[in-house]
Amino acid sequence: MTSLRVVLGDQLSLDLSALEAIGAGDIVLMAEVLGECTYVRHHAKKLVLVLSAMRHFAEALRHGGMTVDYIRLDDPANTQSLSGEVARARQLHRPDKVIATEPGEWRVLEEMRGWEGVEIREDGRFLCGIRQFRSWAGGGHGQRMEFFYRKMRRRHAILMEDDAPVGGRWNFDLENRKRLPAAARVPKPPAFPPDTVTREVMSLVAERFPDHFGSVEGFDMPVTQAQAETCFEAFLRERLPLFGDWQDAMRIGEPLIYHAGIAATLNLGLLDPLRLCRAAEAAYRSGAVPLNAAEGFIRQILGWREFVRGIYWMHMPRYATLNALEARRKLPAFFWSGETRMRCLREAITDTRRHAYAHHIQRLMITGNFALLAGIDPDEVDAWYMVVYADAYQWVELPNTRGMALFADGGIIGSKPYAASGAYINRMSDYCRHCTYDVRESLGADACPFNALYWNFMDRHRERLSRNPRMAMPLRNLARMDPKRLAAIRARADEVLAESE
Ligand code: DLZ
Ligand code: SF4
Repeated sequence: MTSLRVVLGDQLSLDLSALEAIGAGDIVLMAEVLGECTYVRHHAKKLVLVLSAMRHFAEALRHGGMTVDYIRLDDPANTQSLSGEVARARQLHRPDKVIATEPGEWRVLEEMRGWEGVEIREDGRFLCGIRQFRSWAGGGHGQRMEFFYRKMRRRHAILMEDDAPVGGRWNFDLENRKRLPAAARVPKPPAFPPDTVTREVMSLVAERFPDHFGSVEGFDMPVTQAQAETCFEAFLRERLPLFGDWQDAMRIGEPLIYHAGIAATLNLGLLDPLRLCRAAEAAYRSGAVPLNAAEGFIRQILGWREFVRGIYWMHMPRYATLNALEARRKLPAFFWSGETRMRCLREAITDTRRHAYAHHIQRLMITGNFALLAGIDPDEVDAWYMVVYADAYQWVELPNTRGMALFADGGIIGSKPYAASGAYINRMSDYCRHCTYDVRESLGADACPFNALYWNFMDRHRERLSRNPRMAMPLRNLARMDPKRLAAIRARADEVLAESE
């Protein structure tokens, strides 16, 4: 009995279920295909990351004694689709069966189900299986992350003292929202100058995908498991101790601040989520990091990451069509160029173009918040997030964008829209101090556009939001607003939206 073991570009883990109990006569198939490189026009650095990491991983498998059939993008016989390459490999190797691990996207699962004789195994790299999540979510918890997270903490015995959370509380989110002092020093993360393999991929990407967002220049991301580990170790030592307090802070020219910056390599499979959580817990228990930092980090990995994946698989394919707030506006051109007077958006977009990265508050409260307030069509916003971030795969991107940022799922994932005016952005960043708009003003050509957009959003969705107790306060303030001022705010919002077209 021989088998063909298929490993996709974001399945680069030695303990992948598709590789379990692999025998001497079995063959691993890895294929670089145009279909996956262009189904969205991925950021140039994401393409380099994925293809270079795939090539390095194939070498690691060969080093471990496995036979790898590795198809390069420029191989003349390449059919340029995953299905085409699996079919071609079946012809060539005549395996008795094909073994794959469930993919991260609905679209690919549909495709995979069509592969002749395929056994699709569960992806054990996640800490909560899809079926397991469904049975939890069916249990009447209102599908809220907080309850799921508690269950995961208990199940994996992380930050627990018997049956109680360490420190007496499950969640230290309220202690993660400090403004970054001007004097705070932000350490530089490790950088990895491209080796020969990566340089070859950089040339390939620059030549084949010249019109994709961003550029290959300055690529310095980790592309192997060892490099990804080095990044994580540096985070544990240098940034995790400060991560808690300033998790939501933003600063011009510093996209990472104290974040780990590991989402891209974690989502490729180069890091193991449970090990990361245990390492953060050990750092807390040794006294090296405070509890609000360790808990905040663990919540992202053990809580949010697993939760959004569960929600994605539970609600697909319908989730990708939801548009609860009936947002229909086109994405402004400045989302691609970064050319806008709004300093916060300019920074978040130029950081993203340069690094294929922005941290969660830039994504949620700057670009996402603008798209929410302006009523941009979720299809356009989804497509943008999928393109621009190196860590974006639909299982994680869709619930975060359509659900968390845009509230287009009507509250499946979050209990309220994360709408904010300029005051929030000013509190959490140094952007407003360096902006030509005045964050304290709502009216007039130099008034911060977020302010008018915020009240206009509350006004537009007043009726729908009135059913949500978490929106009571802003709606009360809206109700108290002088009608003349509200009319002026509506006019200012129209002006801002017209300028953003
Ligand atoms: C993202 C990506 C890219 C750019 N290229 C490839 C590829 O050439 N071959 C491959 O197997 N996988 C690639 N991937 C990752 C897939 O798109 C990913 O496996 C699916 O989106 C499911 O998550
Ligand atoms: Fe952004 Fe408004 Fe602040 Fe300018 S003033 S940076 S537009 S929030």
